[in-house]
Amino acid sequence: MNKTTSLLAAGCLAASSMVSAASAPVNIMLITADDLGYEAYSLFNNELPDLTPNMDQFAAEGVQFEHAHVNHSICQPSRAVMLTGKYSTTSGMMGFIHMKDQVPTVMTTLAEHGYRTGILGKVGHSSPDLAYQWDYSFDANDLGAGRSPQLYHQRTKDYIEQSKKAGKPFFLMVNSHDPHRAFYDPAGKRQGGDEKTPSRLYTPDEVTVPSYLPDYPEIRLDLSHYYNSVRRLDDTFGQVIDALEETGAADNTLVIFVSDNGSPFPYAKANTYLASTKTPLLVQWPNGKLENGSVDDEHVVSTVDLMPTMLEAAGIDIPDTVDGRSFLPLLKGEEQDNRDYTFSQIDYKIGGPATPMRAVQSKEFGYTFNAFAGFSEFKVGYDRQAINLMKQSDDPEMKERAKHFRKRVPEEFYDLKNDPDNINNLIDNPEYQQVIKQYRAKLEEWMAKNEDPVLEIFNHRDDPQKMRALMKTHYPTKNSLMSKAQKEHMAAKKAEKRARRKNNKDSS
Ligand SMILES: [Ca+2]
Repeated sequence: MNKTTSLLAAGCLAASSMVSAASAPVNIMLITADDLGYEAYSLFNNELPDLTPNMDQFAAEGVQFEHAHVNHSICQPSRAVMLTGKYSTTSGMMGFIHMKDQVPTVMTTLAEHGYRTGILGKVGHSSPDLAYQWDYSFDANDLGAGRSPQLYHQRTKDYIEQSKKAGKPFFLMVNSHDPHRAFYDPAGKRQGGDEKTPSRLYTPDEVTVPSYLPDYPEIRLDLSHYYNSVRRLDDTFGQVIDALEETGAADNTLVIFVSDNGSPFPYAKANTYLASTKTPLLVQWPNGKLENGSVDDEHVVSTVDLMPTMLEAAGIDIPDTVDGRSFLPLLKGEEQDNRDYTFSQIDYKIGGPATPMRAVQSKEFGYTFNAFAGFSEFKVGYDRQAINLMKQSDDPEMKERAKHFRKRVPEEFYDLKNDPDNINNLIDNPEYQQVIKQYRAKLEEWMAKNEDPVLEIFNHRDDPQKMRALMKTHYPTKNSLMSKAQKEHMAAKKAEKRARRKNNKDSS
């Protein structure tokens, strides 16, 4: 058990004034999935039966956004965007890197206004400030490897009851470790003693294969395991919502559900394609004015907007450090202008050299600049099986797709309406040059505004040698960007893991 308790003096003072206010402040629950691609959620994939029944029920009583995106399709930096309301470029958290310069987070801001702050699962990845002390905190090991719906239910209920007793509003971040790899393989090894079996299992012949992946038996098997884990994520989601309802707090709680990044396959997670950034986003807000079951298919929203949205719902001023914009007006049925584009980036992955990408997407088109193209390869652990199969294929198109994935080209442009899986790069197509120019300009404007180091590389995109030289100066090793505290923390985590493995071995 690693429960931490902290009582901030400022929080206590603010609490008394909040609780005595005429109407109780709204509670906030942010529920996240780990690696749930949009195509693995039923709004966008209704061919696979019974995939997310609890989320569907929740959506039927709330609002779904059809054009919601993450701004960074990798776990820790994506969560940092959600919790700071800042793009990775402006916060400096461009990978598995914790906060160096203090900026307000959802947690610190709410705590200053009397909220308790709690977290279940993914604690390190969801604490932009490594030193942040949550009032209530349980990590994967206390939650059945982050995959026990029952334990999530119990902890959610405990925390809300505690907050009620303390007479304080709460913020709770509930992070499922599903459907992240290792997926639920019925014939495979279990990850922890309390890891639960999903309430429904899928077979390789019934799964849908997105067109960005080759339809091979090995891929279907892997996908069936992925969907097992998606179903268990939905089990956890259902249990957490049940716990909220059982405490009687649901009527005064803003609940937001979102994924941190796309599914862990090539052309999805850790990239800037549509399957990388597009995410299910579901909301229930007691003060909302939209009809239950509404789908917003008009506005483009992104996770940089989550922090200001949560603060506005709590009636708290939004700090001027924030890059995003509250979408609460949309939930009141109002219109918002300038909701046509989303920007995303990739910098440092968990291993290997930096592979910076910058992208702008709308409902119609997506443009990406790859700052590493031509001299560095893109590789991540989860892509090996699919890319090797594609390389060995007799199909020249598959071979080419595998090559493109590794090598990239400096610029990519896709017609997302007709090619949502980003198959056909239109960058050299004469018919699109005018619109490509507009998207380039949009991205350039965004990079300039955010003082993005990639802008200089972008300006030399026709000169690979210069790009390479600039990459060296602008992208030092990831280690050099980490604080001493983070390095020590990582070493301690490694030692803890080793000890746990040894313990498990000795007791089995
Ligand atoms: Ca993730």
